[in-house]
Amino acid sequence: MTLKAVIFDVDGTLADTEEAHRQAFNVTFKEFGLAWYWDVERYVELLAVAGGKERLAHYCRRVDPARLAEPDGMAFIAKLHARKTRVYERRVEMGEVPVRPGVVRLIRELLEAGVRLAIATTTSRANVDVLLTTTLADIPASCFEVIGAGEQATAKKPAPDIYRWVLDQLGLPGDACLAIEDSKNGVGAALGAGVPVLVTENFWTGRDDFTGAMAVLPDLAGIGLAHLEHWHAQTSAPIAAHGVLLAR
Ligand code: XBP
Ligand code: MG
Repeated sequence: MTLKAVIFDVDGTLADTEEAHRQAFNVTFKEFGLAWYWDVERYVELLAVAGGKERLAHYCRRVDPARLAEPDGMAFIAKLHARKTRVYERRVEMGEVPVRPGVVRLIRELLEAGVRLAIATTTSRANVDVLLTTTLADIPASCFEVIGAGEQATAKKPAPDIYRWVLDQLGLPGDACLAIEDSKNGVGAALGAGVPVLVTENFWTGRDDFTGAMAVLPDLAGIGLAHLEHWHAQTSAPIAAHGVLLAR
């Protein structure tokens, strides 16, 4: 199966966003008068739960289950998350979120070669849009034919829902695509939808288990279409059957 489309994850793949997310959570906790604080170590641990709202509910269940059990418990979580999203977007607009190495160059090469591009992310569409118009302003936002964000999938990664939704919109089978992800949850979601996956790990996900990924790279610097086609050619058929080719 030839490679027809590349599906990019957002947080930790297109851009180094998680530090800005972490700080936005902490600013929000302070604003709400909560004695909660997520230091780097704790945030690495909490990233095992995909989705900011889900992560907040998970943490609240741990540190203040009574607050979550109150009739407005989930409404409180949604309010926290809405404020955190605004704070995060402001930080992106202020240029605090760097694009990851090799991303812009690879996307340009893929566009020139006519490879279709899509996004499959857990984060909200508003967060994707602010990234596309600031951090990733060097590439046309319209280059992503399909953008699947948190609103499109109730079950977050590692559930395959968001990848299945993107494949449906693209009208392509999983093995005609290649996903680029940074986390264990992302690898699980892509493989669960039958999409071969390449990992670019980062500071936040360096301890993740990437079993099932076709390759694990430090980033996309120097990676071109030929590399993706090479890995894709090696993977598509076995992925359908077993999925484990190159484990770290
Ligand atoms: C990773 C996530 C996100 C972010 C926070 O998303 O788990 O939840 O940490 O963003 P991706 P929200 O699939 O792009 O790697 O608070 O907007 O959920
Ligand atoms: Mg990610």
